[in-house]
Amino acid sequence: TFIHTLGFPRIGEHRELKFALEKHWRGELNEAELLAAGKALRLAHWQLQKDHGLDFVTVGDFAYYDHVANHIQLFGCEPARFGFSGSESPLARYFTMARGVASEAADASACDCGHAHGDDAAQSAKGKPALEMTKWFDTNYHYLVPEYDATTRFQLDAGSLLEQVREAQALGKPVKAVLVGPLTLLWLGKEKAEGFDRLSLADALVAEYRKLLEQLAAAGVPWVQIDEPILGLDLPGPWALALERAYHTLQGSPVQILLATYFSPLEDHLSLACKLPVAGLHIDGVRAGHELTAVQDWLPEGKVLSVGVIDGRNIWRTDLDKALELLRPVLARRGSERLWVAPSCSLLHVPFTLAHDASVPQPVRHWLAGAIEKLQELAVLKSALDQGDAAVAEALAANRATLAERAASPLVKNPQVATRIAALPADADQRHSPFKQRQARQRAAFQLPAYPTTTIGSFPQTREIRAARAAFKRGELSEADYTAAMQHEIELAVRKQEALGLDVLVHGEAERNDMVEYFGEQLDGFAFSANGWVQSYGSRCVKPPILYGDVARPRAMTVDWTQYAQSLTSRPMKGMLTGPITILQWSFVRDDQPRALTALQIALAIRDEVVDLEQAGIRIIQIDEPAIREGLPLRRAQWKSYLDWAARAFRISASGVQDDTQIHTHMCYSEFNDILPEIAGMDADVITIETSRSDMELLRGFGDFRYPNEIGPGVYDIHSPRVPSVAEMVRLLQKARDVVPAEHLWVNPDCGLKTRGWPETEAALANMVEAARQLRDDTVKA
Ligand code: THG
Ligand code: ZN
Repeated sequence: TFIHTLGFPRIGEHRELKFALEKHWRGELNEAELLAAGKALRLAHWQLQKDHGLDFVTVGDFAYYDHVANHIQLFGCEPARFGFSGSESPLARYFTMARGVASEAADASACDCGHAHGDDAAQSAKGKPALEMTKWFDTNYHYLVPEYDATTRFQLDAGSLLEQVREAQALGKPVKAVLVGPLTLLWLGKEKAEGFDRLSLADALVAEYRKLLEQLAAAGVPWVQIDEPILGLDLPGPWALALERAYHTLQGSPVQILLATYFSPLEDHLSLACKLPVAGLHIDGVRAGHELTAVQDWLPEGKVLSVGVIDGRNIWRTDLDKALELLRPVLARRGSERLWVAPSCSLLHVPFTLAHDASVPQPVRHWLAGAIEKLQELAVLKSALDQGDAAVAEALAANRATLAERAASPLVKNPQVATRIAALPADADQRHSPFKQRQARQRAAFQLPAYPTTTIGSFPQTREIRAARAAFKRGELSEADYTAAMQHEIELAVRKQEALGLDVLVHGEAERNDMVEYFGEQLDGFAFSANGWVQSYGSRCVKPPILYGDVARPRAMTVDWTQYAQSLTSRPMKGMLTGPITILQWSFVRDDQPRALTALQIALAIRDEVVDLEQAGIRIIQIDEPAIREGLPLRRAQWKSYLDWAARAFRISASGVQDDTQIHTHMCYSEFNDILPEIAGMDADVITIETSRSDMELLRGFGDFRYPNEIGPGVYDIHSPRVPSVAEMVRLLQKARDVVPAEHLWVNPDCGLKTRGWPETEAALANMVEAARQLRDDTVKA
């Protein structure tokens, strides 16, 4: 039995790559030094694979920013719009594509909702915008989107990859190179010209892959893993045909190809995947384990079957007995030469290690496996398969004990949560009255003007705010001093909003770091690592909360701050919460119960907070769900079921209140038009969405669909420090009024203002309030 990994976390155990990159971008580390840092990381990661007894070291998974972007240079298809002269170094061109060329409007990279928008992406006409970024399948990793048009040409430049192969070969282990496959590379790209079909580039691209395989073979590489995760998607017919054609073209290349699929079952592509003329197939044993028998039947016995039995997407220790049960029939039928064992996908999506992270309390820490621990599991599986369980009896017994401990742990089960869910009334997800009635009551209660103005929740996180939070966390600031400091910030924000003339105020969220972490830290069932970083894009990482047990809310989380803010003003103060689906999506969640149930538990905790806010006199409450679209399953057939439970979880969180309490939600950075009925089904009284960068085009869908409730389309882009003029915002609002009834419109920015400074924030909001006034006058005249 051979063991291998599809890929390894490249950012480094202590995020060495992140820090080296950011130094390089600041001009503090030259190119040679950055390249040396990259090489050191690669060598360390290959050495770890070797030390853990892997039969191959995997080469080609390293990237200075993104592995898809690597392929743009590998195949020589840098978009012409960057206008490279040829005098730039490859690395300089690479970072230009990844980060854009700054103009005077160069900007930070993430909005308040934490969505990646490109590092320093230049939005203005003078700069060159970076390649777009989007999510890698259903993960939280973002890749750079290749651009294709009729002028796209491919020209192989394998120098850097071959260099890495040589580096790895020096370790004395066989090298397996990994590539994103040609059809997946095309699929993930974007057509830059109307009417152009990127599939038309397949033959030209495959020809370069063929040359590459020859060069890898000549360099002494026996196996190339070619990733075609699109085999797990609903593919248009021509794409499936092109895939078949591509691998027939690559047939007979002098290396052996391991075709890798992951993230999703093969379903209708199962027989295609099994009959492609390649030497081996990898399947995701976690998400497609139920297909193993069919794959065994369809895949010719002379071929290698690599089974990904270790979850590459989550952090729980593997049930090794169960894995062995799955693997033994494959071993019996295919023999030890043709059974390979691996994680389900690249380990890019899990932290480097969790075994020694003192921030995660025991026994929870013990139940977790980062990349290193997953390599250890692979080694145990190999020994058990090749030498029998007795050879690793101790490791297997320890694994059983760990799993039994987790299953029986009182930390995981909270009987009160189960009782509450069992007794949940069927209409717990419904407000008392339909929207129209609620709307009438809310209008009477709040007496807001037409086109009410508000913001999305956060205000600039100044240096003083961050310093105070950090000092408090380190224990250097007393609780009383910290509270006073935060109250001071809240008061500042309230006074500024009153002076600006905003209608619905917010407290500004000075006390919050990450919108998921803030709530996770206060809920039962969550743990936090100190160093469990996972690459999100480029040098940026997230440290997802670890949701290990039943979720409960021991005490109110936001009431004191919000109530304090309300006490300062007679205008309505909006309560600010993160919704259940976003908390679920941005955490590592338990694998011992369905995600839908975990979402429901979080929803009940948020519901209690909503009710407590209402009790405390907060009558407008926003429940953010920026990640709702990200949770969509890869196959469309499963969309409905997901959207049903996701929307229900949101409604449960929102439905504990009276009709005259107004529920808002906020979503950003996605296309919603294909899930509008479900968004409407969430039944928030008001939804605020990002629209300004698409010039209100996103809103057209809401209009065409006749979205029933109120809407606040963002009237300016918070990703830029540029202050939009009154006229610009008036124009956008007039455009909005063409598609959405005027009496449903709110006026607000695209997203929270956490990443902005106060001067531009105040200037932009003053103009926004004036734009709303002009629209009101306009309406009076008309
Ligand atoms: N919170 C959590 N998960 C998330 C997001 C979030 N997952 C998806 C999405 N947002 C990812 N977007 C980002 C945006 C910004 C950063 C990372 C991912 C970022 N990270 C800092 C860095 O790497 O320097 C780390 C910040 C820190 O120290 O906490 O800027 O919003 N849970
Ligand atoms: Zn947002």
